[in-house]
Amino acid sequence: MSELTGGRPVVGIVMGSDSDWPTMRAAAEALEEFGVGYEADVVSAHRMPKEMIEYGEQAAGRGLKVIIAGAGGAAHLPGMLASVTPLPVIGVPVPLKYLDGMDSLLSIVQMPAGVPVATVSVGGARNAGLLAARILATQDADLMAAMREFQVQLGAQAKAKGAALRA
Ligand code: RP5
Repeated sequence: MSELTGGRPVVGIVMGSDSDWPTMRAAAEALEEFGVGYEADVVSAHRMPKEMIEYGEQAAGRGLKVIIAGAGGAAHLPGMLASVTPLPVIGVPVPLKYLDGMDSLLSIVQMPAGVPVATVSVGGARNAGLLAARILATQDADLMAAMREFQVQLGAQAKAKGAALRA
């Protein structure tokens, strides 16, 4: 068992509200598939700004290696965290009732140069989890092997679906 898959949280999944969890849980599930330790919490940029800054400032020192941040609407959480942590931040635009998540997407993706956020698709929390696993896999041979195997299986499943249609 490596440092990354030993249970200790190395990925921080945070979101602006517990109402984001139905979207964000897919990131947690992806990490669980690869045995990557994570923590999940609500850290609102607007409703608890001091705690949000504290979370970002302390994340690397606590042993986190990647942050996945999801928010909807005026989705400032990923960008604000990226401004106070040296860790890679993956942003998940959470779709809300209005605007189909375009507000969330644009709030997260249009970062100024110098403060990167790796933004996934609207509602794309699963890919956020997989991207975090890929980042961690660059430092972990077992995780890299598991990611390669995952990709092989993904291809096999797609081919099987095509074969079923052709049959
Ligand atoms: C955002 O406001 C949150 O990320 C959430 O997507 C949205 C709505 O929050 P609630 O009013 O449901 O708590 O900051």
